[in-house]
Amino acid sequence: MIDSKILHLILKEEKRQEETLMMIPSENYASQSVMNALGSIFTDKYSEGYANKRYYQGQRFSDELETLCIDRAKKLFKVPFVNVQPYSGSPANAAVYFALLSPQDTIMGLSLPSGGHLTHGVPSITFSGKFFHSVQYEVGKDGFIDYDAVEKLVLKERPKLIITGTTHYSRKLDFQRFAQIAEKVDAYVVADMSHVIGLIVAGAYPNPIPYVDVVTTTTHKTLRGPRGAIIMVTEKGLKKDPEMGNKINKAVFPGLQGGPHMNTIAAIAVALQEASKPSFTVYGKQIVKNAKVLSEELVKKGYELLSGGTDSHVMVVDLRNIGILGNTAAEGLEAAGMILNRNTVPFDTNPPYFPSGIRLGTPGLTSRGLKEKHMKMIAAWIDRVLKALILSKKQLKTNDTLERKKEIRKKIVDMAKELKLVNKEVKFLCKQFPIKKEY
Ligand code: DSN
Repeated sequence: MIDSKILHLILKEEKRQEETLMMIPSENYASQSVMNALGSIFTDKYSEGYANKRYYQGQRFSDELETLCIDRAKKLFKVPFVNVQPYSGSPANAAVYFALLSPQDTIMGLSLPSGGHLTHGVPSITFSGKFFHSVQYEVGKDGFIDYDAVEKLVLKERPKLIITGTTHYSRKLDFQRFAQIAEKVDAYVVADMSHVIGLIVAGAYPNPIPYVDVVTTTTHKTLRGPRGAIIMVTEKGLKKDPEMGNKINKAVFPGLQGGPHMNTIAAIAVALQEASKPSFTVYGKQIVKNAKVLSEELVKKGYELLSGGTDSHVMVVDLRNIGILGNTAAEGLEAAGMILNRNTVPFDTNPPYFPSGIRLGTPGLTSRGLKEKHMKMIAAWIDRVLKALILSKKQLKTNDTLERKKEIRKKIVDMAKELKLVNKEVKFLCKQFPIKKEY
């Protein structure tokens, strides 16, 4: 590599990743084979259209590649139709809406603070809330989706499409119930499984495919592939509308996108092959086991988790009862070597950039080979960091007495020392579990 500035940044990022515990639930570590495909010669190829009907020549191997990728997805997920061209999760969801809806049709999704995604109809700031009439459902006070309340809202609003899927809702989704509710108003049901798709493959999370019409998923989260996405139409979806696959193809290209990223498609094909190995089932199940232990340990230490825990890979700590903001916690934990993200909580009165919670998950930790006993260590480290942050919270004020100024400064120094100590222990664990290059 001759671009030394970029090489430097890559090497520094590699070191950062090696030396920290990555707990962002939507990130993971792709294998070297996935990376090789991503950096392959397919980067150079323009393949607008679909296999055997392209608008550029030279497609012999691109056609073979895309067909192979689709076949692998069909086999792994047992679905009759797959599109592997969406650039990522948001365009995949957009394509489904554009394929099945007209502008201003009503869509219904879980609100962002309750654990949904921007593309699930967040009003006014997203395409999904601007081009469509969006009505959002929420979790109840206990942090769980109240399906009776969803049904009531559906009967009142009569959406044309209901999207189910989450970014921080940690509990199992009842796809059958969603389907029963949707049937009452003849709505499509779309499951955005981006976060949990790897768990579904592993049999560690309910499978929506028998119940919903369409499944969208990104390929870089629990599936551990490149950044990309897949759209699948189920048997049920095709029965409802035999043209659904064609409509989705047309919505992706030329509706929303130009040439597909063939290198990404190559890398998705590799990831699908990796996910079909028995070891991936072990991996998916371990993600959930690890998340259970991590959440239970945090609860034991007195932290409040949304819905009290998790059935999946993700959890959100509501920090309101300890009086620090999500950004403060996330930054403090980063200083100690633990990488996660600030997150809103349901009915948050704080803004998203200074929210009341933090979100964490176990897919990356599990890819590194960490097990239950390590989750106990991590919970203890999180506790030490948050406690140190709480203790040092008092800020200096100009009218503080000298004595008080000294006391506050000491607390800040103590906090910095504690974060450093935790960081040393985190680094030691990271060294014992280097990021894997193959699975
Ligand atoms: N940004 C992703 C997440 O972190 O959940 C969703 O697209």
